[in-house]
This record gives sequence, C-alpha cells and structure tokens, in this order.
Amino acid sequence: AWTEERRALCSFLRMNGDQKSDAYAREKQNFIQHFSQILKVLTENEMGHPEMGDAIVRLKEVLEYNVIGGKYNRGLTVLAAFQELVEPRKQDGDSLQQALAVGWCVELLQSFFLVLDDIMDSSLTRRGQLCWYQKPGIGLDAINDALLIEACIYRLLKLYCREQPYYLNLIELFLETSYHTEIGQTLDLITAPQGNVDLGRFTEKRYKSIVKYKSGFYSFYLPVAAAMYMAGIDGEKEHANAKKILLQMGEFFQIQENYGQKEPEKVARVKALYEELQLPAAFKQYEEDSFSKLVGLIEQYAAPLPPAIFLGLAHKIYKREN
Ligand code: DMA
Ligand code: MG
Ligand code: MG
Ligand code: MG
Repeated sequence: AWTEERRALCSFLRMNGDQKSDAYAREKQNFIQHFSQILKVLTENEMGHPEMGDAIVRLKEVLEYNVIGGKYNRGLTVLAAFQELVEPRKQDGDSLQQALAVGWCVELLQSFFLVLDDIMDSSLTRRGQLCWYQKPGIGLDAINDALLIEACIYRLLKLYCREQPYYLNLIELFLETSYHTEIGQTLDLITAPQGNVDLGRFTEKRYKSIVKYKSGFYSFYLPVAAAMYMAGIDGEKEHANAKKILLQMGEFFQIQENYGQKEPEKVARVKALYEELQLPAAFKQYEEDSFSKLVGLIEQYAAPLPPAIFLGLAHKIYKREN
C-alpha cells in the first residue's frame, strides 16, 4: 500500500539534485583542502625522531599517491551525517575538525584496501593512474605501504579523538569494519579465483554476500556509524537499524556499478547473477524492487535518526530518469 508518506519519500529520492550539488561541491573542496593538514599531522611529530625521516618521506609520498584522486563520497558522508545528527550548537570548530579527520580515516581505510586489492587482482590502473604496485621500483613493497596507510587511521583517531567519549567506539568500529571487509575479500577470492570463475558456485546469494562484506560495510555503514558514535548515538538497536538500511543501499550500489560496465572483470562478476536474472529488463525489475525495499526499510528503521541521512545517500545512488 502506497501511503502518502511513502510517496513523499519517493519523490524526494527522485527529485533533481541540482540545488544540492552546489553545497556538495563546496563541502568537497573544504574536505580536500583539509588533506594537507592531515598530512602535516601525520608526518610532523616525527620531528623528534630524525632517524625516521626517510620513512616519513616515503609515507607522505604513499599517502599523496593513493589517498587522493577518488570521489571522496565515503569521507564526505561522515561529515554530512555528522551535520545531520549533531545539534548545531555542538558543531564547534573542534568537533568539526574531528569529523573531518574521521572522514579522512574512512578514505584511508579504503585506500589501504585498494592498494592491496590491486596487487591481488593484478590490476593495472586505479583512479586513472598506474596502480601503486605497478610503479617502477615499488612492486611488492606496496604491501608495507598499505600497512602504513592502515596504521595512519589509528594514529589520526588518537591524535584527534583520544579525549572524546566515543574514542573506543570508533576504534572498534574501524577494526570490525576491516574484519568484515577482509571476510568479503576472502569470499571474493575463493569464489572467483583469477581466470577460473566457477559459475556454479557464483550464485546470486553468494554474490550478495560478497558485496555486503567486501564493500557494503566500509562504504555505507562505516561512515554513518562513525558519525552516529560521534553524536553520542551508541545503542545496539540504533546501529542495527541503520545497518539494515545502509547495507541494502550498498547492495544496490554495487550491482548498479558493475552492471553495464565493460571491463571483462566486472562483466564476469555479474555474469552469473545476470544469467540467473536474464537481461536488462531484469535489472530494471531489480532496481524497482530494491528501491521499493529501501524506501520500506527507511520507513521502518530510520527512527530515531532523521530520514534525511538515508535519503541523501539514496538520492546519490538512485539516479533515476524521472
Ligand atoms: C575492491 O574490490 C576492494 C574492496 C575492498 C571493495 P574489487 O576488486 O571488487 O573492485 P575494483 O574493481 O575497484 O578493484
Ligand atoms: Mg580489484
Ligand atoms: Mg578485488
Ligand atoms: Mg570498486
């Protein structure tokens, strides 16, 4: 039954986003500008340890090459959710700095995984440039570079949030998210070994599990959950509810991105699902169903969080033509 409320949610999701995109572009500029401060903070306190100097030069190079160049949607989601969840009078300079730093932590986590993922997938390029491990002279040393990027997450959390009541929650969140992502990568690697994709094992169910673990947690749940903890929302129920909605979004996002892409790797990824569902009409149907399911989940599980958090994200991924 399509209630009025449901209609309103749907029209919000389908509206043209031009007015919003200006503000978003400004947020993004501000976020990117903040990266130089992040770099500074991560490399300056080695002043007292000159013997680390050469390693720090390397770290800086690693961060500049691998953390910059994406779309920053995940990092920006931390800020957007933080601004939705924390009352304006509590959004002071310090807490905004903390939100920016946590946003960059999400970007660092992604970068850490991508550097390693590209090695495991034997990829050539990432974000329009050579994969880090493909650069002359880098090779498998990139494994250590990825570990350095990971360490920076926890250094940043400590440097910016150590005094905050949510500090431990954030550490646990990043560690748990890493575990989930690694489980997803494991499922991916054993289900679709390079050059040997076993379509028998590659079922729709398995595909959805892979997507949920390897990308849904870190891309969708992590940024919103981090902002929730920063806003003092730490209840299990609230987090379980947000997770339900956000993982559903993650599933749709991944299927949409892989669908219609030409890289052989991605074609192989969706092939089994594709064949099971049969052709574009089926994708359209999936999109409809997934959209409807998402609206239902938001209705049921958003409270007490403002639905706008989820709607804003959904709006970005469901670019519908009406
Ligand atoms: C990338 O996964 C890595 C993570 C952790 C999601 P992927 O290999 O499926 O995607 P990409 O095409 O970006 O390498
Ligand atoms: Mg890959
Ligand atoms: Mg991979
Ligand atoms: Mg990807």
